[in-house]
Amino acid sequence: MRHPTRPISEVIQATAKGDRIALAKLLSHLEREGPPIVGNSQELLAPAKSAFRIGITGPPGAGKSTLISQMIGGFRQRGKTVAVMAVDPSSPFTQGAILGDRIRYSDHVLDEGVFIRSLGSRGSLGGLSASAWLMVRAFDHAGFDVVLMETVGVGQTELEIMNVADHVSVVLTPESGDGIQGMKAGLMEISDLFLVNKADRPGADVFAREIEAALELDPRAMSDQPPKVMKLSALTGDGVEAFLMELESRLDKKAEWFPKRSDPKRLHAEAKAMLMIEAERRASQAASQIQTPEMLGKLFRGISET
Ligand SMILES: Nc1nc2c(ncn2[C@@H]2O[C@H](COP(=O)(O)OP(=O)(O)O)[C@@H](O)[C@H]2O)c(=O)[nH]1
Ligand SMILES: [Mg+2]
Repeated sequence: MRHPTRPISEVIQATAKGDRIALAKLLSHLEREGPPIVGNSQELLAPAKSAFRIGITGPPGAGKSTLISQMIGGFRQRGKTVAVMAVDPSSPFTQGAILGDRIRYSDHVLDEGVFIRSLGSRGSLGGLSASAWLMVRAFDHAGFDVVLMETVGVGQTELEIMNVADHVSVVLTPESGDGIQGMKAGLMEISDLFLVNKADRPGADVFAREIEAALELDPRAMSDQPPKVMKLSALTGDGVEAFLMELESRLDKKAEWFPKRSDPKRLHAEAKAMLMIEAERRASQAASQIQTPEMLGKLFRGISET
């Protein structure tokens, strides 16, 4: 027998108590209905807890998913709860799973302290960026310690999604060929840590030094937290512990990362994502009224006049 539909306020309350089914439901509501749900809930507008949001970006095949699996394990060993948001449509968290990856992720499937959700390109309202902004509010409210966000660092959308993160690590590999010159413009500037993954393969030292040299020119080089380069192997686990310790020390300094959420640049990004939802809704509605070429012509004139 199906339960009668639970009112959204109850779903929101149950989410805070650790009910994972309620959380999944809340996320679906947010994807379908979006902003009004947040707007009508003080708990979502100003969650009591804030999960440290770690963005993991980089080119396809760099080892992001492999690393995230290691990170889940590492954070769980430290007693931290972890929500994972995979924005990469090719991520094993989403449909395009390969068997090896499935097995690795399945290590965490039965763990109540881990929650995995993928943002497919399901044509969600307002696009991926809007879904990401809405989802992290639910993860905060659900009381997670850490949110891991996997995105492919290739397009503008992915870059925008990194506005959601409190920390950005970019995963690169010695064999990425054109090295940091090949990095998407803008990605370098927003990355806090540069991870040279696949350090079990040749070329990692040279590549790491090359990035370090480039970072000397970074405006942040003189700040208290200059961007850093770390070598690791997500496959063998070498260097992963040092990376996790670095993240943990940053996570512990909430007074440094939390106020940055009120940075106007990030508020603008979230506002824009929400307005895109509204714009899309209005556009669909207005477009469905158009029945004749004349009406279309009138619409065009209306657009050019405003
Ligand atoms: N040799 C080596 N291979 C790795 C390492 N990390 C990941 N891989 C492999 O690289 C491939 C792509 O990894 P994946 O995590 O799916 O990359 P993603 O596309 O960035 O998520 C897989 O075959 C991994 O097993 C590593 O540190 N060393
Ligand atoms: Mg992946």
